[in-house]
Amino acid sequence: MAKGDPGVTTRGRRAAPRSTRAATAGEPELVQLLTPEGERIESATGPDGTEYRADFTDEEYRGLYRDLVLVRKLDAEATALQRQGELGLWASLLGQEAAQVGSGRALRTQDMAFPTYREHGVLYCRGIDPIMPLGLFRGVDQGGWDPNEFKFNMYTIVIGAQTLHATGYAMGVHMDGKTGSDDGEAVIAYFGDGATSQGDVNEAFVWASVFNSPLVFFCQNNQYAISEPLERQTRVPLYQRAGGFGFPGVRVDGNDVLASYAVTRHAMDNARLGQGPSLIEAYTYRMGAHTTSDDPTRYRIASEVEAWKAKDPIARMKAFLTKQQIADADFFAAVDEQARTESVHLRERVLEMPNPEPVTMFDHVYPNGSPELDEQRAQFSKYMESFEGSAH
Ligand SMILES: Cc1ncc(C[n+]2csc(CCOP(=O)(O)OP(=O)(O)O)c2C)c(N)n1
Ligand SMILES: [Mg+2]
Repeated sequence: MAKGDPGVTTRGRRAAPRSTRAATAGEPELVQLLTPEGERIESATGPDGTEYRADFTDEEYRGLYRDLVLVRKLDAEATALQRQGELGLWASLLGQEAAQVGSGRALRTQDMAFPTYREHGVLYCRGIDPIMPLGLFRGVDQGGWDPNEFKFNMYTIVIGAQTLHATGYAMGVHMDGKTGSDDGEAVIAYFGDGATSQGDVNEAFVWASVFNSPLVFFCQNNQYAISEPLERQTRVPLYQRAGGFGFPGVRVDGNDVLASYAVTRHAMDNARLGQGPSLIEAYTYRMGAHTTSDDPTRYRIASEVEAWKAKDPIARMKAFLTKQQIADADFFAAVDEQARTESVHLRERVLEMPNPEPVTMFDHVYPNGSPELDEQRAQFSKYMESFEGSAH
């Protein structure tokens, strides 16, 4: 689906006659194109003077809404499956749908993405079957998708490590001469607020900067690194860190799918044109637990969660579509029904996933195998055979 480009001069069709959203004292400066009440803002100016706009057709607006609802529903189904013992663990994206769908839909086909373990919404936007990460969290496979086919790398649990992988990849894209034109390639690396304290992420910032790599650092600041709040990671807004490394940074309302789209599209296009890296801080909130093994009531208060509920990414999009008569009750009911059907289907397929043969753990360790691994496999097979015919 061709989306409208931000930065172009076309006016937002139903935008309020308002421009730059000025930050009031005490509020973070952020790029916003859709308020929590569902009011459309025509344009917003970033800290370096970039003017962000995003213009979509009605069909595209409805498509973004559908994406948001679907990824939330599939995520809820995965959480339920974990609670019923069908997955070992699940890292929910609840609350972060707009940051993920907005940035995910802003990528062009040739762009490469490097996710953490929470980017189920971006995975969905890349056209990957949403069952894939459930195999990983069920422990029956390693994820299963082909990173080169979908331009979406494997999930990375080691905090921040993927930013270095992305930097190396982006340096390669640049060296291969695939930047410098409208159809050039760009790379996006996802990570969290906690990851910004990792050495890997800071090293990635240095390398990407000095090699002018076509890389967008997309930090979903969901306010927590498990139980550690943001104030234990930084004394300055995270997007301002970029200045010290020599590239631009911008904070976007991560609960606003339109602004997340516009800011990402702009940053990726700059990268593909050869203008180097940038940092996007998507200011959002993790509405659920860190993972299903976490209990957030131990470290955060209910009123904070309530305050963020009022900024829900789906509710504001629904309010906008309703007010502007872009969608009606029948459309919303059809999307809910589609989400329900797809989540039932997901559940059925998870329950049918076969347990892997233990010996397959030796597969895919090295692309061309290794003699040592072959020996280990042979020993393990012999060991397993020793149980044949026994009661165990
Ligand atoms: C190198 C490393 N250190 C510690 C951990 C344990 N760990 C898993 S998730 C997490 C917090 C990450 O927080 P953040 O970067 O904000 O991402 P979020 O989970 O909030 O999306 C930590 C410390 C890890 N996986 N890898
Ligand atoms: Mg976090």
